[in-house]
Parts: sequence; C-alpha cells; structure tokens
Amino acid sequence: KINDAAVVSTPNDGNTSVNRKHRLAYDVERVVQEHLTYVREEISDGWDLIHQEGEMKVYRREVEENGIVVDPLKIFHSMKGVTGHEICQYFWDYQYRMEWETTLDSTKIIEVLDPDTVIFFQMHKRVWPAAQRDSCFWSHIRCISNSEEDQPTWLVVNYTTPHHLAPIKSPHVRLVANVALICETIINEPPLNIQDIKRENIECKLTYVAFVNPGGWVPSAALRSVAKREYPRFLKRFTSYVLEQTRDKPILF
Ligand code: H13
Repeated sequence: KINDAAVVSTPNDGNTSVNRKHRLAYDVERVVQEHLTYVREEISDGWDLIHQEGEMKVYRREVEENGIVVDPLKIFHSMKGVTGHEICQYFWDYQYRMEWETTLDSTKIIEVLDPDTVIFFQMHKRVWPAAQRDSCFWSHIRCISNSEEDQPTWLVVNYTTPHHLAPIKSPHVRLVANVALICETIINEPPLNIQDIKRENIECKLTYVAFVNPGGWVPSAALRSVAKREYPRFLKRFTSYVLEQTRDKPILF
C-alpha cells in the first residue's frame, strides 16, 4: 500500500501531519516501501558472498541487461557504539559526504523537496574503467517506528531522477541507481533509564542494497572487479568515520 506522503513520519517532525507534498512524494513512498518489503529477504540461490570481513558480509548476484552489468549488491553489517539514526544521518547529510566518499569529485544539492528529501547532482571519479559518470538522484531519510518498545528503523534511499538543472552532457554518462541504507538499533542489556544507556550497550545492524546501472557499456570483468573492491572499501571507511565522529558526542537515538 502506498501511504499518503503527507502524513508519514519524518525525523524532523515526529508523526505530525503536515501538508507539504512535493512532486516526487509518491515516487519516494513507493521506493521506500519496496525497500522495506525486501530488506528482510534471506540470501538465496544466485547470491554470492564476495567479501567478508569481521561482521561485514558483501553479497552480489550477477545480472546483465542487454550486455550491461547491473549486478544487485547487498551488504550486511553490524557494529557496536552507534545508532541507526547516527549512521543514516551521516550518510544522508551532504556536509559530511566528501569526508568519507572516495569515489566522488563533487556533490551538490540542486533542490530541496522537503526537510528530509533533497536532490543531489554528483560527479563520480573515474574509478569506472570507462567514461566519467555523473548522477542525479533524490535522497530521502526516514524514521519508522515499529512499536513502543523497539528502537525505530532508520533508512536512507537514493534514487535516480531527471532534473532540468542537471542535463546529461556528453562525454559524461549518467549512472542509474536505486540504493538504500537501512538500520536497526539494538540496545543490549538495557538499563531502566534511557539516560543511562552507554555507547557500549548499543549496536546497529545495517543493510546496504545497491542496484546500479552504469548507464552504458563497461567491460564486465573490469566493472565487477571495481565493484568488489570499492563497495567494501566504502562501507569500512564510512562506518569508521561515523564511529570516530560520534565517539564523544551524546547518543542520537
Ligand atoms: O552509496 C554511496 N554513496 C552515495 C552518497 O554519495 C551515493 C550513491 C549513488 C551512487 C550512484 C548513483 C546515485 C547514488 O548512493 C556509496 C557508493 C560506493 C560506490 C562504490 C563504487 C562501486 C563501483 C561499481 C559501479 C557499478 C556501476
């Protein structure tokens, strides 16, 4: 079911109903719900474990569309000391991005659709073994309360959209992406009082899923080897960045 985007829960206003629907609200809602439906899906036949390091497991399914590699990718990870809110906030907020992203030349917000949804235009580094790529996508952050007792689930979705301020200009090629970062916070041995929770008691289980179409032909073997190297590298660097940034700050639930 597609919810009415005007009354969904948002990190900035709790569950208040505010009428501030934007033109992509239904698109955002549809893609968010899709991710929430599939996030719990078990890894089945066809998925290969391509990298494992500590708690991090990177899976990939080899898929080609018209000769172009569009392998879906899924990473499961679990880390102590940070909340899902913190992980998602650092992933979504552009002001931290260039500190952990190593595959970007630039990032720019070209439109703010609502306080939790912005449109980015990004220029990617030529890690790709072909023409330089750019991307234009809406990026949405969301908090979902499942029950009174449990910590809410936080997620960020990045989804390609066209924009008049970001026309496709040759020789650049536009990436087409549907990426989600979904985080659950677990409180181990919860004290009676929420104020007494320490960073050592919290754990975040995260799932990162990426469907990325390179937007044009790229040699398959080269692309797969770049992906195999760069995704784990990104998640390691990003999660250590968040750990370092939050270590001495009050916990953001
Ligand atoms: O998710 C990552 N970064 C986001 C914030 O910059 C942007 C990302 C996105 C990518 C492409 C288009 C739109 C949005 O969500 C981290 C990405 C790490 C990428 C590692 C490089 C992998 C190379 C594989 C290329 C497949 C075509």
